[in-house]
Amino acid sequence: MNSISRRKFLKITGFSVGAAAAVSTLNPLIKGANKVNKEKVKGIQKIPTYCDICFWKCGAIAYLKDGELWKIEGNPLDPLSKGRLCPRGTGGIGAVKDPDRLRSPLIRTKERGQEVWKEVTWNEALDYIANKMNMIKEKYGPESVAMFAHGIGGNFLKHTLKAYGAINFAAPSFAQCRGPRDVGFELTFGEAIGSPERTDIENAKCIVLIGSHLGENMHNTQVQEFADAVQKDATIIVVDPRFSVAASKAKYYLPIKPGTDIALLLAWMNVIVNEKLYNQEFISKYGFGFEQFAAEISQYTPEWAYPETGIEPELIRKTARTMAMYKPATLIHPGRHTTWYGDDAQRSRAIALLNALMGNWNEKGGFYTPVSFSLPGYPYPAYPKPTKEKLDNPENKYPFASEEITTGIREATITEKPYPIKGWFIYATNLIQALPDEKETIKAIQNLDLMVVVDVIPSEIAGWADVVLPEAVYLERFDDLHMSANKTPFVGIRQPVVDPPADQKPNWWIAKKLAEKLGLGHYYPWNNIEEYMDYRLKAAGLSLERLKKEGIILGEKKPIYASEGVPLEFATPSGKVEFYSTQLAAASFDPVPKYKRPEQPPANHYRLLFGRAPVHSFSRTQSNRILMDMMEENEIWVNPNVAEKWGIKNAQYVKLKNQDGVVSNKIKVKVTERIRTDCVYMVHGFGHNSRMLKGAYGKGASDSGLITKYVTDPLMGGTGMNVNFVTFELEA
Ligand SMILES: Nc1nc2c(c(=O)[nH]1)N[C@H]1C(S)=C(S)[C@@H](COP(=O)(O)OP(=O)(O)OC[C@H]3O[C@@H](n4cnc5c(=O)[nH]c(N)nc54)[C@H](O)[C@@H]3O)O[C@H]1N2
Ligand SMILES: Nc1nc2c(c(=O)[nH]1)N[C@H]1C(S)=C(S)[C@@H](COP(=O)(O)OP(=O)(O)OC[C@H]3O[C@@H](n4cnc5c(=O)[nH]c(N)nc54)[C@H](O)[C@@H]3O)O[C@H]1N2
Ligand code: SF4
Ligand SMILES: [Mo]
Repeated sequence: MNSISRRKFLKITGFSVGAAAAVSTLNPLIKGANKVNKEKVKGIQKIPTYCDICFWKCGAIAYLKDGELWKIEGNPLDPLSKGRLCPRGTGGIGAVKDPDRLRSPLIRTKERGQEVWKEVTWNEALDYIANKMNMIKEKYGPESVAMFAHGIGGNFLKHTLKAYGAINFAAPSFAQCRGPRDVGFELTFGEAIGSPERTDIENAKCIVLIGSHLGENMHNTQVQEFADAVQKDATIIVVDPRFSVAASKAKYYLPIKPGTDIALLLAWMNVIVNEKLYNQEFISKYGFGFEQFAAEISQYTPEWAYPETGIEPELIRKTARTMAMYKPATLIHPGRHTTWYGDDAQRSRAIALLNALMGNWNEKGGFYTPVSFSLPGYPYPAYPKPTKEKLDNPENKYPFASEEITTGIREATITEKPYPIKGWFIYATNLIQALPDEKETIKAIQNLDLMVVVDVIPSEIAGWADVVLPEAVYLERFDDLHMSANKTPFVGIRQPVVDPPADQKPNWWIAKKLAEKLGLGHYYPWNNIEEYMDYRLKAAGLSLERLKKEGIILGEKKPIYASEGVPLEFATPSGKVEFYSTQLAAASFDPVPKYKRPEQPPANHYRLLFGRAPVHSFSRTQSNRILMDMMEENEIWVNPNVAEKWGIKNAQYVKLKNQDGVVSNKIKVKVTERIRTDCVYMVHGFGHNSRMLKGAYGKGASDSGLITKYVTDPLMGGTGMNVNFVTFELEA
């Protein structure tokens, strides 16, 4: 067991773990939970909403049968779900019925780390928080309360904190996820890829997936479009050290040596440039610095890349020519979770450049121009003027960071520089599992005067809080209006389908009440969220009633391709696609990406890789009993040669020990040819050590626990996490 899992577990006075278990099986409130439908309408009722099991926000329709929650399906009006949910979304009912849910506000009563709690009322909890916040404001200034929030549910709490004067906000979706990709594309095309990704997968004739494991990564629209493209016989090229589900659909599978993708990308571009297979018209009109770029990459032949990547020169040539053959309808997928090795913004830039050679910007089968619905905001009073700078990226250490860096706030909380951070407000992000090096996270937490966690289950991060606020799950609440940019503009609504089973509250209510306690009630001129939504919708000539009934209102179609009239404009310094980056050169970085050989595993060690399973989201669904039934624990993928060397059998349990001596929970071995011999692989999010998560506790192992090392991307502060090595600990 590692240091975290050895810690004492949550003890709640007046709310023992045993009592929670009894509640879960006996309390009719959990089974019924239908105060929204007090009269228990006979027959079938359909209530549209949008899913929150991950951040894709698919439009859904919840069904009630005789007043009881029955099933959830996709909303056919929704451009994201197109009427179909992924397996996790379908299992969303399990989030409502999760017997491990938080039920009432909790306040810590002993030293942090001892974790003794008492159940309190909302009034007590919010008074406690407001008092502490006022003390911090007086002593250090309001900038000293930081907030971590992931997802749309954090909007109102952010509003309250901004009204209070907070300025430090961050989410793991940048420096632990898509940040490098967005920065690599911004540097090249002047625009980020965004979420949902602007990838026109369904119209691509050739799709290149570099680690993006669509099919395990279940981002709904992407997976549906990928399946369509496969149906339409698109040529699929997959680059992955592991034979992923996507690889099984590929014409070419390249089992690359981990961490060497930049070498492959340079060699591909070398072939395409050498053989003049690029989109010459696009590049002559829109390219900047192409000559310098071409000169630089002329050294990177497939023969040069072979010993680095393990990919045969002929296969590199053949796949490069295939990509070029289908241009501009060739899409080299930019990936999403791109924080791998610390050189990630440059790898993403190499991917952007390869796409630029195809000339696929604003083209069918390449990158479309996302369009969104626009609604006026609600007219709130102005936020107070900050007297300090944000501190996540001091002195612009990471000059190309385009969003806030979570680990920057963590570091400042430890060093108290440039100024102290004394409060953390955490909404829907399990920082213990989401940030690398959990010891650092705990060190930062120990420096706080106030730590508030808003969650739905007793996650690991909730275990460290001073105050835990139990939120109603998405099927029990309204949230802010949803208007993601994609191919069709739309506005979507989330609305309650059932009532919360106990004393859980929606985020907007918590945010408004806290503002009132802080004397900031005037920042909430509306009485409830329906009034807020109604105001915004009315301003655009729409009705809340209609939206509640249909779930989605589509906007007018807008052009999304150059052929439909979208102008090709690039917000780079040159106004063109930057093959040579003057911005990078000016900041003393490589203007054209360069390859550096990654550190190799020590003897008897294997690189730890991780990813997604189709039926789970991050560390948030392992106690969802419906999803748990489909996958209860993760496995460690081990190549048969490695297994034989160690005498490990399939389905045997082992422990993993990393380069820093951290030992995991036991994890089941999956012996498979589908992984290289120099790495092992597991699904992220398992190995929970919060004992109140009864369903998930101790099942499988945590990749996060083994990620004690990370390499920070010098361009943008992303934390490369594929740099840890593990060996096996076998039971004597
Ligand atoms: N079911 C499900 N789907 C999800 C999520 C979820 O939690 N559950 N989360 C969503 C989110 S927010 C994200 S960011 C995405 C993440 O999903 P993606 O962005 O698609 O993938 P990654 O997590 O980056 O990468 C995992 C894959 O990369 C491979 N890999 C590891 N190292 C290397 C390498 O050096 N080179 C190459 N070429 N490949 C490598 C691994 O073997 C694995 O197949 O998934 C999204 N979809
Ligand atoms: N080791 C490792 N670290 C990673 C990754 C990895 O693959 N491996 N992936 C990275 C990526 S791509 C991303 S995007 C991030 C994701 O990082 P996070 O967004 O932090 O993901 P989770 O770990 O699922 O934490 C979500 C938390 O929100 C809580 N929650 C769920 N629903 C609700 C709700 O309705 N209301 C409230 N208030 N809380 C809710 C959950 O119980 C959980 O505690 O992690 C990053 N970090
Ligand atoms: S992709 Fe799946 S889990 Fe994510 S919002 Fe859509 S249906 Fe829900
Ligand atoms: Mo992510």
